[in-house]
Amino acid sequence: MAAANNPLVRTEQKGRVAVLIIDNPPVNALAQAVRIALQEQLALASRDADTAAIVITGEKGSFIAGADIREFDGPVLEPALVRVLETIDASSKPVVAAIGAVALGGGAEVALACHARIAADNASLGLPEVKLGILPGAGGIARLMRLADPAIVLDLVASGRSIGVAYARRIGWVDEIVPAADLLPSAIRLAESLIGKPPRRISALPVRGTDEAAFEAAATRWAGRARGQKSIETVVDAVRSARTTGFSQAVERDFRTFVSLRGSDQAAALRYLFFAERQALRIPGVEPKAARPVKTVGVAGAGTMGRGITIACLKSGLSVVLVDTDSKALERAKPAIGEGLKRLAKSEQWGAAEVERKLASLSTANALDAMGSCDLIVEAVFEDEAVKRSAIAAIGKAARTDAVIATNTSYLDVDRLADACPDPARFIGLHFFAPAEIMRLVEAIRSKASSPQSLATGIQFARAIGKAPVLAGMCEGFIVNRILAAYRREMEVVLEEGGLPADVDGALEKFGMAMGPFAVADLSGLDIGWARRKRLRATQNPPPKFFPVADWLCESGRFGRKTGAGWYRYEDGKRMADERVSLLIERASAEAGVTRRSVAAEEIVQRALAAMLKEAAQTLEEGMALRASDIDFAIVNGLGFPAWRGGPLYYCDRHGLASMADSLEKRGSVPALLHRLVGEGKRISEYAQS
Ligand code: T1G
Repeated sequence: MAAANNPLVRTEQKGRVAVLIIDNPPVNALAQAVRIALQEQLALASRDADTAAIVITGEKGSFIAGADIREFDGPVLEPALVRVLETIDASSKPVVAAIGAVALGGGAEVALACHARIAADNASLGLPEVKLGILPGAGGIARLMRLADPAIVLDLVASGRSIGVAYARRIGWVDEIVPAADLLPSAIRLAESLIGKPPRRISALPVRGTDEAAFEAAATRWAGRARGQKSIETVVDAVRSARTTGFSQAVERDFRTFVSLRGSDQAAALRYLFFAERQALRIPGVEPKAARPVKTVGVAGAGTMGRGITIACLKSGLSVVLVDTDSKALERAKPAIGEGLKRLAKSEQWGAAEVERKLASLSTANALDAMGSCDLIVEAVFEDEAVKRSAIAAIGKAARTDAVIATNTSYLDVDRLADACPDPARFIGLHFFAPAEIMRLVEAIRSKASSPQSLATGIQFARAIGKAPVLAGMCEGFIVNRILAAYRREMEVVLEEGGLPADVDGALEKFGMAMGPFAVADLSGLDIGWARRKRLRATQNPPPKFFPVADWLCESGRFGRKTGAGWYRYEDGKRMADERVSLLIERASAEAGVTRRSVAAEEIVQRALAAMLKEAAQTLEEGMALRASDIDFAIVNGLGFPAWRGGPLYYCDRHGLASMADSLEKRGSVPALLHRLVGEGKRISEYAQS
């Protein structure tokens, strides 16, 4: 055939089948030039008399990761993907999608516009647009609803999650699964078998039926989870109304909505976080390539964190040796880990056999000697320096001499813990957040002695188990708990001035925080902070002052949710304001000589943000975070700051950084870095260590 090949999309002729191969590394994003090239190669194939069928695939057995997100800062560049897909849909020659690696967003939509879909057994598919503040803009929703139950489509587009091919086939999204090595030959065979038959256009199919009541319940659930995120509300509406709209009308409406959302502030904030997550992996002197392979992980300590980390590792197919010297703790941990995997099985669509297979990769032991086979060991024993030091020394003795040892401490000094390790160069911090099997953020802590290779290994290990690592320096609370402590302190001042926990949490939750600081404290357990305050009082002279109510609560046995009461009381798991707590707060105000006043929600939010801003600026100034976007990403993923607002620094930049700095000045002091940036008219969210 006389195809004028294009470097971005080339055509290889295989008999009567034209194979269009997209080659735009690293992820085959559908940039404008790729869309033009695809359009051009499709036109050539459709005109070519020797071609009777077409296969679309990606270079080296891959497929397409979607639109080029970098284009979203400007206007839509022609041809829009939705138009290219009309060409595929309307082709009189059958078009087969050969899906390897990932078909995401616009990539998944390309596959849906084809007349048949064949996928490699290790591929995954997803419509993650919602996470970027948009919705599928090229007919993805309307087409998928003609293959899969709309209730399932709703779950997929509202969560934005990726799914494996087995599940994709079960719901009707792909037609055939083949071993990755056979993808292209199988796709060509499939295309040949379709020659001469009328193409099966999804656009011509009716919307699949669904259980209306279940659909509405799911739609209401999702709308409730949006917490202000427009894209979630929008995809729920899009799926709901696409059930009763004609195909073209639904596609055109979604395209228009996509264009308008794409230009929204929320979408810009979510794009910022998308790139922040990837930027966080760029650490000067720490090369991902230097990482040692991690197949077997040791976890020391079978408490809540140890279990969560174990589940996260097993989920991702790693082997785990879980050690606890307390046999009873170990006995309790085993069924809990099994249960944890079963809970994940639902969303991950694993069958019972898959859960059993993962569970079989777990071994347990009572003595740390069992860690000899581990590539990396996470120490998750009780948060106490002496306990941790002795565990680390024992792990150091038992471990291979090339194994990386990571402490999962939240507050302790990683440098001092490193001293307990026979080879401090192989020692790092990996701070997981609870529940560790769910929360994506992991703070990687570099101690004075950590080698770049150990750090690289820890970071790549975290990525391999689906986590999003951010580097933090050694300081009290690292990034997230440090900023949480500062902002909680400020919120305690609000309590002293006249607010109540429900006012503070309510205002911040309305702003979009997943949970206010007092609800978070109750969830984590007030005893942890109590122990920490006692430690700080004992070591600092003069001892730091704390708002006394948290101590009073602990003294009366109110440790938070686990004891049924803390800042709130809990009835059937529901949090309720507690008159007794109000009285304690009033007493604290009186003892401090403060006349209580009502503090408006707006003031609460402003002060919370100012406190976060101040602490974040200090963290940057001290070099404890490499860049501002690392902090924003960490606060969104570790503290539940609303992602659609971009993070506290991104938000402050857009809502009066200078006036925020002013108000800090009036209430005390402004970190020099913040002062300088404001003076130079710069944005703090763009700040990076040079
Ligand atoms: N556009 C531009 N750059 C992208 C990109 C994209 N879609 N995806 C990844 N990159 C860059 C990324 O910044 C990084 O760059 C490099 O590629 C490797 O990525 C019309 C509206 C595909 C699973 O949301 O989920 O389609 O840091 O480090 O871990 O409806 O990237 O090296 O300079 O993440 O192997 C929907 C987003 C778009 C997919 C690969 N698509 N990407 O993971 O590598 S909206 C997405 C991913 C859309 C249609 C619409 C992942 C990945 P750098 P990486 P990875």
